[in-house]
Amino acid sequence: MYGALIVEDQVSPDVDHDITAIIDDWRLQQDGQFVDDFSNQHDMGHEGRLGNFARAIFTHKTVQQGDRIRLRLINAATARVFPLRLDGLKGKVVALDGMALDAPSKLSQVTLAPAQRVDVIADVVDVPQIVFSSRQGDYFLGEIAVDGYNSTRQPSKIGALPQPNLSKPDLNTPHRLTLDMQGGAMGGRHYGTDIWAFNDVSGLPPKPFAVFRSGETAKISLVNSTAFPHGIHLHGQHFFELDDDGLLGVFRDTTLVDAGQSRDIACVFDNPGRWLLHCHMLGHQAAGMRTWIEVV
Ligand SMILES: [Cu+2]
Repeated sequence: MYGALIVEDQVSPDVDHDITAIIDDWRLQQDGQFVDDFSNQHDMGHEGRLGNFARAIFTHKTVQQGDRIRLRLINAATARVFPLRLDGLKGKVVALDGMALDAPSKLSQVTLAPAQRVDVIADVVDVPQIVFSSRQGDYFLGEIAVDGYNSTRQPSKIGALPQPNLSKPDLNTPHRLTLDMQGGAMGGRHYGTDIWAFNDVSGLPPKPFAVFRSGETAKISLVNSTAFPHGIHLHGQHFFELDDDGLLGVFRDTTLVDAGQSRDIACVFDNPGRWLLHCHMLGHQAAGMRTWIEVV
C-alpha cells in the first residue's frame, strides 16, 4: 500500500462510497498506555504479540441506508487472526488481497490473518458493524453510523470487478517444493538457530529457498508442523491456493495455514527480483520464520 488510504472522492461508479477499514489490536495498560514488552519471548514462541483491545478504524463516519458501498478490510495486526462478521450489510465478497474474484462469493464470516485483505460490495440494510467472533464471544470492533436514506439507488446485481491479467499456472509443473514450518512452544525439534524455522533454517539464509525462472510455475506445499496457525506471505507475486483435488482456488498473497494442517499453492513466478517469504505474525518472523526466493 502506498500513499493515502482516504480516497473519498475516487468512488467507483457503481458504489456510493469506497470505504477502508483498518483492523488492529493493541496491548494496553489500564490507563490506556501501551504495554512496553515488545520483545517478549513468550509471545514470540506462542501466537505472537496479541493485543487486549481491538478496533476497526473506518475512513468514513456515516453512510445512508440503501447505499451500496465497497468496503475494504485490512488486518493490520501484528499477530492476531480475526474471524469477522459484518452486520447491517447484504452483499458479496469481490476481492481477496487486492485481487478481484472472477465470481463474487457469498458474504458470510470472513477470516483475516495478519496482512490479509478482503473487499466487499454490499448494500447498507442496517448500521454496518464489524464484529470479531472471538473464542470468548462477540467483540465489537466498530461501526459506521447511518444518517439518512438513499432513495435514488436502484437494486442491481453485484458483479465481478475488472479482472487482473493473470498468467495461467502450469499445474503439471515439475517444480515442486515443500516449506515445512517448525518450532515454537509445543513444537517438535528442528535444527534452526532460533525459536522458529522453515525446513530447519531460522532467519534469512545466504542462499534463497528457491530460484525460479521468470514465468515458471512452481507448486509449494506449505506444511504447518507447529502448534500454532501461521499466515504465510509471499512478496512480489500472488499465488493460487489449491484445493484437496489440486484444483485452483483463490488467488492471494497471504495464506493462513492452521496448526497441524498443510496447504498447497501454485505460483507463476513472473516478477523478477529477490522476495521475502515469511510468516506475517511478526514475532514469528523476527524469531526465525522467514526466508527468501529469487526470480531470475
Ligand atoms: Cu507464524
